[in-house]
Amino acid sequence: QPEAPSARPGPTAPALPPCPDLPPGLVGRLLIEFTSPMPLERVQRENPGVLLGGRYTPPDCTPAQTVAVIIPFRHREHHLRYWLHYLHPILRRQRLRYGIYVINQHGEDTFNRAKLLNVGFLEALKEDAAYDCFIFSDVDLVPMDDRNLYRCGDQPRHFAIAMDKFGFRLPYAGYFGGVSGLSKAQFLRINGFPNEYWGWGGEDDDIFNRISLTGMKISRPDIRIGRYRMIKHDRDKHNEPNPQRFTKIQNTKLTMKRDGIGSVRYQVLEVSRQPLFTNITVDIGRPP
Ligand code: UDH
Repeated sequence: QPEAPSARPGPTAPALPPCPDLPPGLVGRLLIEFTSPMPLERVQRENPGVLLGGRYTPPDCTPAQTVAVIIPFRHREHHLRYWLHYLHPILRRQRLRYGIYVINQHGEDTFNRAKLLNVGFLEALKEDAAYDCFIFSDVDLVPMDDRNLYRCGDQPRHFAIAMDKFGFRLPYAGYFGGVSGLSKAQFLRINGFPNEYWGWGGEDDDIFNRISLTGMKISRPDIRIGRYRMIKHDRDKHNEPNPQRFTKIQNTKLTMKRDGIGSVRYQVLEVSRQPLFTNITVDIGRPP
């Protein structure tokens, strides 16, 4: 019987075993607060294993997936510092191979969350074609339990199901906002996210519709585990509630074929690899 290749001594290191389904060393419920100051230097010091651009690979096992975490962003540096402080250690304990992408909308025109997320999907894949799972997270949401695993499954996943601001409950059955995850195949199956929701609201319901219309079902963690703290903030400038959102979400079936990842137009202005994340500043245009 010939020896198994991994047992043979040679110039290449033996392959690491697959990461276990249930990562060892999770701690469960976490204490999350946003009062102590959080300089980036401190966050860097606390996360020496994170590589330039916010990339990480577990040292002791081979993960099944490669996860791109995509954050829609503008003028929330203060929130981002807390997010990085809490999330890097959690994702590391979860034994994920991951990268963090902050998609920064250039200029002061109306904000467009879903379009930024589409940009994040494409730009992360340009950086690393190995990404096969995409977690889309608002910058102000921090999970309160590290058993809420940031990975993809056989159905699109909704993670932020019990937010403090909604009394730790789902606000409505079809809610898909805050933090969600789709495999590359699931994302392409729904033609990505809509590009035509400018301003606050509706885009998450449109995404929910896309998922239902393609015959998929949302998967969610246990309500005791999917708990989140949101960093309190006032309404942002240039992200007013979009009055068109109610009629738009009635029309997903018609619009999803022409409006999505296949039709997104934008211009990348800068890609900058920071110690804890990759910042991509992008011109996504303005509402018609
Ligand atoms: N975002 C930015 N900059 C902006 C607007 C939005 O980075 O100017 C991103 C950020 O990741 C944020 C996400 O888009 O977490 C969602 O936007 P949001 O936080 O405005 O949406 P949310 O539903 O809040 O969380 C709505 C306004 C709440 C006002 C509460 C007043 N008490």
